[in-house]
Amino acid sequence: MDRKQLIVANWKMHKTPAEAAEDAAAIATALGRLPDHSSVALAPPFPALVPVRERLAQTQLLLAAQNVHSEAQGAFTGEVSAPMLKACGCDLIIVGHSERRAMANESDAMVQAKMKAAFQHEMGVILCIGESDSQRNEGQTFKVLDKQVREAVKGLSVTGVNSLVLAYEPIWAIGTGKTASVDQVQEVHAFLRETLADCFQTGLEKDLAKQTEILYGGSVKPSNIKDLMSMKDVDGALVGGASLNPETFVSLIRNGF
Ligand code: G2H
Repeated sequence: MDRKQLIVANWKMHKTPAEAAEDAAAIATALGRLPDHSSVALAPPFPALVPVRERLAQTQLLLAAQNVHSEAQGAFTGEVSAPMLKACGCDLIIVGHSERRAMANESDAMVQAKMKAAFQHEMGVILCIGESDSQRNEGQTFKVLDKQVREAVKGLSVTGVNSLVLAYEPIWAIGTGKTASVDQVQEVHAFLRETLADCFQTGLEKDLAKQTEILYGGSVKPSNIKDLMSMKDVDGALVGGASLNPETFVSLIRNGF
């Protein structure tokens, strides 16, 4: 398989800088050398990025931010820009998480602008997409996902496609303990792979799009990661609650890779 495997800890609004640094060091030490073609990333809150980066030096673990503003600088109180995140040592940025789409009213257009900012500053993007409970019940899942993917990648260059990771996070499975069944996840991931390829014109772009890593997120735990990772189009996971305790997260990774 050419695609890499990636497991990402999304620590959301948890941990002080000191706690995050300590947990990052514990995770890196416990994991040691990662299997080939496998990566782990930690996404702490903004104030913990630099201390976590320091603890990840000399390790294979990647650093991710949870959000970014689309502009490089300016009068945007409370926001953080891509060049700032790059200077903190970020490798990746999570964009379009459903909690931000819901709480900060992030539109597909805003998500796209944030992605472009990340790519301009040479960081990868984990683009989150997913349908709500009511959208799934109304049979709208594929329509919703199709729109989210197409709007986000509109006008993206080959370089952009190359630095993109998709994260399918059905909103009804986030932090609820309800995980989508492996068949539901596989069906959606296969659809997303085809949809992404269909967004591009040239053969090279389509080939790159087909190699895009697609993660699953939503109540991933040590007990369900193995089954999820066994699915053909599942390349990894975006993990919230089960990433907060270092021991739990390490066992999840060991079960997953
Ligand atoms: C979904 C996920 C991490 P959890 O938000 O992005 O969180 O694993 O707690 O459902």
